[in-house]
Amino acid sequence: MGSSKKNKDIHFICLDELMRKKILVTGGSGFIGTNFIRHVLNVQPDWYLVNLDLLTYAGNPHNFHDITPEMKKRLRFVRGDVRDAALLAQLFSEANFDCVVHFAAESHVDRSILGPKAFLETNVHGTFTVLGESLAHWENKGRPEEFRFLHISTDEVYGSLGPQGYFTEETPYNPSSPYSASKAASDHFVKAYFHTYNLPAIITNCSNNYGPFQFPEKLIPLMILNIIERDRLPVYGDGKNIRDWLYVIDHCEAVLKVIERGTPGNTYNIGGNSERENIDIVHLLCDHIDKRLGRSGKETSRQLIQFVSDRPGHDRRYAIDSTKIQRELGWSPRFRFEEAIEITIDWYLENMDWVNSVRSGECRKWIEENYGDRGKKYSSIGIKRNNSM
Ligand code: NAD
Ligand code: TDX
Repeated sequence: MGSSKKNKDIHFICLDELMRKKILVTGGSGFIGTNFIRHVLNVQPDWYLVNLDLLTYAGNPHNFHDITPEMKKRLRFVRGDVRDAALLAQLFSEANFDCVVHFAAESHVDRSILGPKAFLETNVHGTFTVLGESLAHWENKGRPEEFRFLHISTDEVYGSLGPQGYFTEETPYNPSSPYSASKAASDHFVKAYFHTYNLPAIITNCSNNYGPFQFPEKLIPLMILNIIERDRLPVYGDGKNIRDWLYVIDHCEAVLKVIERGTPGNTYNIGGNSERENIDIVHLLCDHIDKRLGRSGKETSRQLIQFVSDRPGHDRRYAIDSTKIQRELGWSPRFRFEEAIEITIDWYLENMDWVNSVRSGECRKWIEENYGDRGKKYSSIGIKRNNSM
């Protein structure tokens, strides 16, 4: 783990004190973290955010290039690892955070099957480290009753459903993949820190998200881009696995409700009430994009579908019962699937530069130049003034 240099920043401390809430966001350069930060900067003008992200393949440093100069003052980026306890301790000592929103994780099931170790390290060891430093901060904090640790987790910890039924907050954990096992383990640590040390922690277990800035390894962006580029569309197994899809902004709004009104020690399930078979999603994407690009006859995209070997241990169905967060916190999804999938398709069509940058080596090269050995001046904590990403 890289070490961090003590480097107080007068400007940062002054601004920090003016803000109503100061939040440490981990993994804020990934898909959901990016949407969350952009959303918060828009709707909470007196919140200050520190984004701690390692910039793995899934984190894109350019996701905030277009925010306003005023927003840039309310966002600080720190490249670093959630397993780096010294760095976390330094961040906590510099800003009296009111809340930690812990998104950072390895998040792709297929990658977890190919290489489970990174999932153990980031999702379990990383969460354990963030918990430990959050606890130390909370124990020394003035107004500790205002602190919250929010752990962003997944419905996959509950395992697989048959054709009937829903996951509730009481459903026993039964993870199937190395990814879901690592998320389940991290959830258990969070629960233990609440029960043992009273850390005011809350867990959210959310269903599959879709929307802008999602790395094109997950079903929806992968299919959108392969359709645009007329590449094959690999559907696992019989294509009848079911996921409960939620537009990412609805997820962000649920997280905001939990920060403001959630009860420590509780879990909240978040779902879109929008179950779809994978094959139906792929058909819908083919038809929408064909229409947008004026394709017909022999050019239509459904012909690109290829049924391929199933994912090992592939969960059949996920479906969330989100009654609790609806009833207790007044959240419900605002976006209909048919509407938000069009917004998502349009975003990818209009942001092929983003796609090309995350798929090409350019992005990695930029990160290496700015944060790697050659860019030591920007490494770790020292980049706090560089908010242009
Ligand atoms: P993502 O893979 O797009 O982003 C993960 C981010 O974490 C990246 O920016 C990456 O650079 C960063 N990161 C990885 N390892 C790190 C480390 N050691 N230290 C610091 N940063 C690190 O993931 P996502 O889809 O945005 O998911 C975010 C969170 O939400 C995850 O915890 C995931 O389990 C959970 N979740 C995701 C979904 C979904 O559908 N995508 C649904 C429910 C829950
Ligand atoms: O090429 C593909 N073909 C295919 O049929 C891909 C990438 C996926 N699939 C299937 C597998 C799943 O049944 O589509 C479904 C969705 O797959 P993913 O997008 O990989 O998501 P999933 O495995 O459901 O996990 C996701 O949802 C919950 C996220 O990756 C997790 O981070 C989140 O916790």
